[in-house]
Amino acid sequence: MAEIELIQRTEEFGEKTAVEDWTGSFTYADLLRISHFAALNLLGREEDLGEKRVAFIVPPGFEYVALKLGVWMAGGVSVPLGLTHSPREIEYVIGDSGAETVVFHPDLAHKLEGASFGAGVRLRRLPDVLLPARGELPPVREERRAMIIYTSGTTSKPKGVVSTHLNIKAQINSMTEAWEWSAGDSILNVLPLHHLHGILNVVLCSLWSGARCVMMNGFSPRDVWDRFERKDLTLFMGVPTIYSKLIDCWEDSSARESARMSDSIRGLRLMVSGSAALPVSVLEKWKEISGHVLLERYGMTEIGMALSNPYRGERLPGRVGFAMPGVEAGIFDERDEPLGEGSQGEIRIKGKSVFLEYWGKPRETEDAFCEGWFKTGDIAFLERGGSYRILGRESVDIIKSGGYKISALEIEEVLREHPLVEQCAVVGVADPSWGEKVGAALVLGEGSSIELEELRDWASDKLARYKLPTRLLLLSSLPRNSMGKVTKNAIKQSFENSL
Ligand code: MLC
Ligand code: AMP
Repeated sequence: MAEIELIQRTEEFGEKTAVEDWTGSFTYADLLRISHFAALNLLGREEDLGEKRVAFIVPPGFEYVALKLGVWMAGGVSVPLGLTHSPREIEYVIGDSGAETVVFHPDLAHKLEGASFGAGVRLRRLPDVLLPARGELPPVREERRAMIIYTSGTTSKPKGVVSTHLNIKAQINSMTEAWEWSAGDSILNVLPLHHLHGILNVVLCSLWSGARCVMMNGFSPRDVWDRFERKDLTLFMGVPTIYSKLIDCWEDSSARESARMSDSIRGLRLMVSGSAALPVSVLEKWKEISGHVLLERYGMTEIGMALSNPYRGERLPGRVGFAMPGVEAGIFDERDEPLGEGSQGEIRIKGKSVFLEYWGKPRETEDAFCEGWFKTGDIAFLERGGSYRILGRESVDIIKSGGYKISALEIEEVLREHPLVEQCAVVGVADPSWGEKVGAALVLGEGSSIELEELRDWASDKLARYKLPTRLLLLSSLPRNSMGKVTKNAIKQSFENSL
């Protein structure tokens, strides 16, 4: 049997509900049984997948969770694919991770149609992979690689962040301790599961605790409010844009409806915000309508959750709190010197929750660390008393929109393929609901013109919708400094002036 503690723990919870989705309600015993079948089907005649990568494109419900655990029980590495990604992006992740097996849900088969894979890639469909099977499972040690999550950064193509089972366990331990998870909890998931926030903070913490995870297929503010009205949840976690959209929906409702909506969430024990800066205005409005002071925390795919406001105690607006259990945090200057309270610098993190490596990128992995500290690229002010306030990022090429991390360079690379585009620069433009929106500044060939919608249509089979520019600026030349480098801050300013 697997030596993975997460899986051993789920055995203890037997007839408790593990997952509830739009198809029904499933116990921990159901989950273990179906994951076991998944593992055996994935193994076929092999004894152990031996860290082979299994990519999958599956909606965020029971089958997703069963498949994920099945990959781990078979000794494989799970590579979740984004449901909103274009065939080109999916092809990249499958190719880069070297996945030999791709499991897909029939409803998402079209996502794979335009993508081309190497001859060695085997496509397998649900529910076939979950059908009854017999056989032995391999012992899987927790030092092994478990998951690759693709994240955008300061390179044009996303990098695969590899976590071991031990890394994942450390991340879960830190969160479940800090936020006092228990088997009595029920959480609602509306987040995508190919990123850390949804899969780790919500789904895996829930399984570890023996709690109940209610899963929705995507986010719709009205459906979330309707679900709250059943008053059977204790926890909710989202990105700031989700709270902002829930607030819009509340404001668009009648006085009677909104009073009922407010009442439906008063009984939750905790509501968490993260993945992007929570505007103080959203925190205050949410408090007014729900009575909850959102707990803001800070994390990153490479490190899990690192800083958090207290579960018990005062949560300070605009702050992300203190180092989480098992996490060592510090701020450093450009010469890699540690700084004390009352100063600002780059946040660096150490601990068992920090990832193993960028997949197939030893140079990038090495560059990401300094004397054992992971360099986040985020700048913070360390306040007296030890609380952190995030000030921004070192790189202008990283955009955070709706909690998604987007690489400006990746979008520029695509836009440069457009026959009319001579030069382009992509930047994040501040937005109260999305945090940032994608803005593209273009220099076109002599006498040419293009509308935003035309550009979006053209790029829509190349990029996920959330990466498509929503702001466009046509310029005669891009602003550059004396070295000839495009000055992105000047472009950001031009977008802001044009509002
Ligand atoms: C959707 N759209 C976006 C977008 N998400 N545009 C920009 N940025 C985004 N993030 C587009 C849609 O394609 C659509 O385009 C239009 O906006 C309106 O869509 P919507 O239906 O109103 O939005 P919705 O689909 O509801 O998405 C909103 C959202 C989603 C907030 C639920 O963005 C989301 O799930 N974000 C969470 C991302 C996440 O999990 N990040 C965690 C990373 S881990 P059109 O053209 O069709 O109108 C991490 C570590 C940590 O950061 O600390 O947690
Ligand atoms: P990702 O690479 O998608 O995991 O995104 C991680 C990044 O999200 C971090 O490096 C931060 O820039 C940002 N982030 C996460 N939580 C917060 C927060 N509470 N406030 C500000 N930024 C955050």
